Amino acid sequence: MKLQNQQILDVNKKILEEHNDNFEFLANKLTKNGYDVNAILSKLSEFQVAIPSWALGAGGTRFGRFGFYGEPTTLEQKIEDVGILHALTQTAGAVSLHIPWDVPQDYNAVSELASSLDIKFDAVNSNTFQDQKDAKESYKYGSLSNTSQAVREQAIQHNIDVIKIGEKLGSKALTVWLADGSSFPGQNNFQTAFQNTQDSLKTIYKDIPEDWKMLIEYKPYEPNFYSTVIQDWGASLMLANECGDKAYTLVDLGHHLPNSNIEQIVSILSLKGKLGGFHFNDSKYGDDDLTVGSIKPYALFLIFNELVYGMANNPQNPDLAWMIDASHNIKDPLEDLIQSLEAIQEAFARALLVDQAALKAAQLDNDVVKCQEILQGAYRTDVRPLIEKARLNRGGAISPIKAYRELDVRNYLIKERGRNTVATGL
Ligand code: AOS
Ligand code: ZN
Ligand code: ZN
Repeated sequence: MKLQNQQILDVNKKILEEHNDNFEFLANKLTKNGYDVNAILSKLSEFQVAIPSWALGAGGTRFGRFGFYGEPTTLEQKIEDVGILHALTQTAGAVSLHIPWDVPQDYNAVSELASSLDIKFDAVNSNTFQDQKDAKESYKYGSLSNTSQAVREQAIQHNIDVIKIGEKLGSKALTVWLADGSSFPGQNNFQTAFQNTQDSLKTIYKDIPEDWKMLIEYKPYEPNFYSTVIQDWGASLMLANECGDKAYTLVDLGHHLPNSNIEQIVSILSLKGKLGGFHFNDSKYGDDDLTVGSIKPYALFLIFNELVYGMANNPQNPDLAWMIDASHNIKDPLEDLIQSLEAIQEAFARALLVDQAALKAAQLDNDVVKCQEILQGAYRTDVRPLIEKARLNRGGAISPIKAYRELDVRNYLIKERGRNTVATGL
């Protein structure tokens, strides 16, 4: 299924007047306060977030999985779903593939389909956390960190294969997330596991093309519950530094112990030029992979405030790979992703409203109250008319959720694909 521009325009018509009123009110207010509204709009329009191929079906937990009708089963269908998201939101212009779940059968067909929907291929993700059918070696006791050289070699080779697949699609980054670690004290030697991982990553790094990045994701626990080899940003940064200039740390919002100051991590990595990518989601307890902005929207805003500061002040840090890494147990995955994209745009727009010069002056004056007023003033602004306008300017929907429901997208997908479909993925 492909959404036509006219369908979106027709739905927009019904709420266009209301949108115009709201936009005019906000734009006037911002202009009076010295903001360049058009500059903000073009930054919002340019901001594109990759959708992971595994987020388009219902995820599930270890207790069960409740399927969602009309889920995509093939890679082509997954790309079509991203196309729907992009047509509505104009901010999902990329897909991030997981290998081996989404190995293209026909590269030309897949590339053509993606470009017809204005979708690029973002980072490719390797998988050494599951044993694949007919695999010679098992990852039960780790992959890149394993004490067995044969296992490490198999995992290294898999990552190299993933790079080759990504090259054929125009990807520019490899994301490595390892489940490696231990479930009980004494099970493995921390130093050996870390050293093996470092050596393995360095071997993979040799195959990273010149214009690529290697993104190293960290996570404190799960599926191993005593230790994880790449447990935090420090471990990731050490490994990235050992590998070289093309290796970076990837921050997944759910991969922190409760109350970690993620915005500070983001800020310092950016200062060091080592912040490479982002997995957006939200979390209450752990790696909950909930809808972005559904639990801690203020924290998300503070993170974006550091990202905006970094993008303006840290030329040593490259452009980031933005991706949503969420999983859906009870919502329609496409609706959930629309909500996530909306929350990301909202946090970004609010961060763009932070008066950086005034904040700096207040910081130099040690005017703590004023600093907080500046941040919270931006946060309390209802920026939705700005986001709507940025979408409209590119031909998207004023309200993507409304349009998705009014156009009855899910029912069309069910008619096309059937009810009992199961997407590959987590
Ligand atoms: C796992 O917890 C990580 O967040 C990964 O980024 C991701 O969910 C996984 O690699 C899916 O392939
Ligand atoms: Zn992740
Ligand atoms: Zn995760």
